[in-house]
Amino acid sequence: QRTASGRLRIAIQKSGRLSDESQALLKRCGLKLNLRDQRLMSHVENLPIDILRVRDDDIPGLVMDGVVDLGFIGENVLEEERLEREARGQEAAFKPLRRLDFGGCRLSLAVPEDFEYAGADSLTDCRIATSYPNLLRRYLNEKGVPFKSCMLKGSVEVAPRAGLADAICDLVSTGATLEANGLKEVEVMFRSMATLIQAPQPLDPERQALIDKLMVRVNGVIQAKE
Ligand code: PRT
Ligand code: ZN
Repeated sequence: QRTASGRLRIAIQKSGRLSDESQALLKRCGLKLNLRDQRLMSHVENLPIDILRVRDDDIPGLVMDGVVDLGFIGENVLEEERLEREARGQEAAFKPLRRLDFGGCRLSLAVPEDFEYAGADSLTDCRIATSYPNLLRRYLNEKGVPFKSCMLKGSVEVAPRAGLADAICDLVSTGATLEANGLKEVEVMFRSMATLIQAPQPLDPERQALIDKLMVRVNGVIQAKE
């Protein structure tokens, strides 16, 4: 049960590729953020809102479980968590509010430069390193390609050279990391942006009204940039 504080809770990434722009968007929406210290939870000075700063991987679950009301998250992490929960028979609902204008990247398959790639079938029985096992499984199962996965939370791009895997499934933005590791991108599986999501449970009218007001501002801020 929610505590009676009545404050809206918003989760953002503590430090990483989404943090600066999530904070900047909230500031442009008129929130006076006070995030100087390392605290997990900070009060917004001018509105009944608390900001929770966590690892991005924790954000979809916090929203789906209703621990926080809103979350800023990459669609790649959100979709991976949704599939993971679905596979475990857990609740995975959330309300999509708005796709944002930052955090763009793609989840792609990549193979060593000298790999003779002629479509997904070329990956038959290959071992593929990834931090996104559920998205990878969905993609290759749909294509009917059997494969073995190798779960790595980091350094995925060095797995082929280290002899741990034949291919990788990883995020790409410029492609410089792939190139630096002698890999070529052969298949784009998923295009991702940062997105704003809400917990599935109905909220009290005051907090819902605050979210509605915030969304008008978010739309205004993003449209003003276009
Ligand atoms: O500590 P925490 O768990 O919160 O952060 P994290 O290390 O898991 O995530 P972080 O901050 O690296 O990324 C957060 C989100 O940013 C991702 O989930 C994506 O939604 C988005 N994003 C956008 C990216 C990239 N672009 C990106 N380029 N996330 C990661 N990368 C990686 C990529 O995998 C590659 O290894 O950056 C490297 C450089 O990419 P190139 O292609 O430009 O060389
Ligand atoms: Zn993470």
